[in-house]
Amino acid sequence: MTVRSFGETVAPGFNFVFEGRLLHSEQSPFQHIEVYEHEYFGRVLVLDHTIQTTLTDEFAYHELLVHPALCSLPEPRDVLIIGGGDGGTLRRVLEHGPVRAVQCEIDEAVTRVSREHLPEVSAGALDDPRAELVFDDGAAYAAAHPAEFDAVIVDSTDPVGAAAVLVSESFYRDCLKALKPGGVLVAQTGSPLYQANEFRVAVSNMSRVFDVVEPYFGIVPTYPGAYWSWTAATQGPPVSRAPMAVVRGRMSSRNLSCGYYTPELHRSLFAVPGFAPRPLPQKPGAGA
Ligand code: AG3
Repeated sequence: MTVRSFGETVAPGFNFVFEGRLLHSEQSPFQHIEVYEHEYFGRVLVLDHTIQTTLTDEFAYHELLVHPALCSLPEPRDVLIIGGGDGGTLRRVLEHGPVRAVQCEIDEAVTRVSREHLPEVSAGALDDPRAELVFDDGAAYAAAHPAEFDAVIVDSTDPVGAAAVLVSESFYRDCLKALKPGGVLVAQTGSPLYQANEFRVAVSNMSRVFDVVEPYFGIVPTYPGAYWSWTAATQGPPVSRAPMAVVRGRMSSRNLSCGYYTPELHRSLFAVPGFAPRPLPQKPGAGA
């Protein structure tokens, strides 16, 4: 089978290019879907020419999206995932022992292709009896399910096309409504280096809705720049403040097996460097 180049232009004159064997390609109603076999990273899921996940480093992205938020909660019973069609987020959510995990993915084709070509990412989670797979608009789903969830987890693509709404203030308001008191919202918020503006928009809009908004960073080698961001938001205790001993206890009672996240890491994830993009001013003339 022929080897092809795939990847994205990160910045003018900066291309992030991989080479691999194309295993699958289709155009769904929402996006272009491809799966490659890469010699080093294994199977790779690509949506609209941007890498979403690879078998080698999916653990880094999915653990950092799910575990800080869910380890901050004493008992995450009901969890809503928006996006996440490959099932990697769902798999980590189920490790926390919820009663119900709803995965609301807009594009059924992503789940079908992931089941077929990247079953290791979901590792059976898509067929778990606690999982409810909904193929619909995530923003509409959140708006229609008030006060049902302990956590809302946004596992989206970059904020363009169908995903653009997932960084809007009105979407975050619907997420807050979908949460029970004491609930937490967490979202992937892009590259702090090469998507600084998208990051700022997401964090600023979250800050208009939630009292405590905490970006945090980590490494996902196959994303542009490798350095990635996620943001947690609550109306109460900050996710960052979950004590190390509590995180350790929850990781052990829930039997989490992690390649990246540790109790020691929890607090330090939120210690962001000085160059981190600063949120937009909340009121005209305020802040920087
Ligand atoms: N969702 C976030 C992927 C963002 C990648 N962006 C990019 N390469 N420009 C990943 C979905 C995994 N469940």
